[in-house]
Amino acid sequence: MGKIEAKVNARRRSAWAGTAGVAVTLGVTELLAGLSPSIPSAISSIGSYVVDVTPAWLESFAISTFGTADKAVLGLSMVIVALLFGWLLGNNSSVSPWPILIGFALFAIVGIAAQLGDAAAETGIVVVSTLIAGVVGLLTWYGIREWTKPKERDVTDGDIPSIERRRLLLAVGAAATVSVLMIGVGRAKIRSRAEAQLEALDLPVPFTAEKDPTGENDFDLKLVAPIVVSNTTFYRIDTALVVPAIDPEEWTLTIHGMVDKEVVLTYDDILNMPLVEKYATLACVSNEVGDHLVGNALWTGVPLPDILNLAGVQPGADQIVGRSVDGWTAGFPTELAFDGRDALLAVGMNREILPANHGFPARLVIPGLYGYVSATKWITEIELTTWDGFDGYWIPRGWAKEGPIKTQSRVDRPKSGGRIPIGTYVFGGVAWAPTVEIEQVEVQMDDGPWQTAELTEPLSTNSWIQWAFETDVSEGPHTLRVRATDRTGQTQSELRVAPRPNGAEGWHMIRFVATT
Ligand SMILES: Nc1nc2c(c(=O)[nH]1)N[C@H]1C(S)=C(S)[C@@H](COP(=O)(O)O)O[C@H]1N2
Ligand SMILES: [Mo]
Repeated sequence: MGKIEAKVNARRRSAWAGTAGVAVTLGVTELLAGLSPSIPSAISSIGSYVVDVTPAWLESFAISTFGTADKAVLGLSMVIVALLFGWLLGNNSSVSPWPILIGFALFAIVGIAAQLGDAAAETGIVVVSTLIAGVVGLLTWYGIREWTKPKERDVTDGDIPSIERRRLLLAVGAAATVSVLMIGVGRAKIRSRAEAQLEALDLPVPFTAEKDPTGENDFDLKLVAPIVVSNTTFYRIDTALVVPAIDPEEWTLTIHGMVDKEVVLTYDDILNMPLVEKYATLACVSNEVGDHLVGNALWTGVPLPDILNLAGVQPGADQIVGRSVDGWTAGFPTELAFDGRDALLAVGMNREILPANHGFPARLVIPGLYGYVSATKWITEIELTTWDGFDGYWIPRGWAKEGPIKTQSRVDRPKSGGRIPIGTYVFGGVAWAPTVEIEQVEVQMDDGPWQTAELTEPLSTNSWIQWAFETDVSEGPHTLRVRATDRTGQTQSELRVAPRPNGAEGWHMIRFVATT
């Protein structure tokens, strides 16, 4: 084998081995994070920093493009970037090991620094676990390189000889498999630990759980969103990569700012106040026409006016700002808390303790306002201030300061692009205009006339409704449009408007094919 060919294949082997080394390092870090509550996930910790420094346009783009999958996409992108680094480091370490040693050392420093930003991290344990992960990764790199080193044999072409090539494939494949397994197990453990923590709390359940809020009003139509969306399927949008794990024994809610006296409430204080149950639809401003960042649930909580009155709102305090334990903020006009719209400090969702993903121990639910200006999860402060005195998280990032939810409707059945049998078919979907109510929903097939759909009985003024429309469908491709009219008499306008800055507009249209 010629010298140059040997060099080429040594670089290539080292590069693949470096990639495998990084994969194994990531796997070990996640596995160890799963095994010990004192070791935060390195991927999530670094991801949180990435979110912090992500430009606003990219963050908004990620939410509108990937929706509730934005976190998974971020995690995957980070892993891919790390693997590419591994490839580069390996590629440059075929002769001297220094590049990969230095690269891994830098990785370790960044990883440790990020993990120590987590309150649960214990420095010594984090340092040791990171070193273990790094060393195992480097040994993987070294081992694969050595194992795939061509023996002194007659090799005529410059490629990696077949035996060694097979070995390389086998070793990298094995490393990848083991890494994926370790990451899977680690993340599953992290998740189940959070759930176990919540269960171990043995909280008093103050909810009058006589019957499940299953919404017996539902039309019985497959594919149409249920009137009450379950906690596990309810959309989730937030900037938190790691769901805040809050000990309700230590958590407090402070009402301060332009108030007569500052008030600090504990979780028990709140559970001991008179609780009410209200259905309300929550929607994300990033929701595109026809999309799914919207849901309806039964919220249990204390009326927000009751909380505010404990502190006494001063005249001129025309903005209420919610602040979460991780520093996220949202603000809305004070008058909206007092105008009778059932603004809540919620502690329960569908008669369960508010799930961690949705803001445990407490969050705001302000009917009629998009989540980004109102629905602070993991809330720890309510600050009374002036309208001009403060802008919430998304305002300087190019979203409107006021965020009333726009009247919208959606076709759920059939799925866009779907096939249905010719003949009688029941179309269906949902429509929402929280605080206002839906007056009418109309559908239009192809370019035919607008026809009125049937509506379910609304569970509350703030709750979405289902619509259904039965008609005969002829063979071939069709379109179906939907539009809603709310109780103010406003009909959704056809004009397409992008979600930014204050919510999407336009009629949802689907295409489908009817066949025999
Ligand atoms: N602490 C915190 N609360 C938050 C957010 C956030 O990023 N952090 N996002 C808001 C946005 S944009 C929306 S749409 C709703 C979504 O609530 P959900 O995840 O319970 O559906 O939460 C709001 N509350
Ligand atoms: Mo949102």
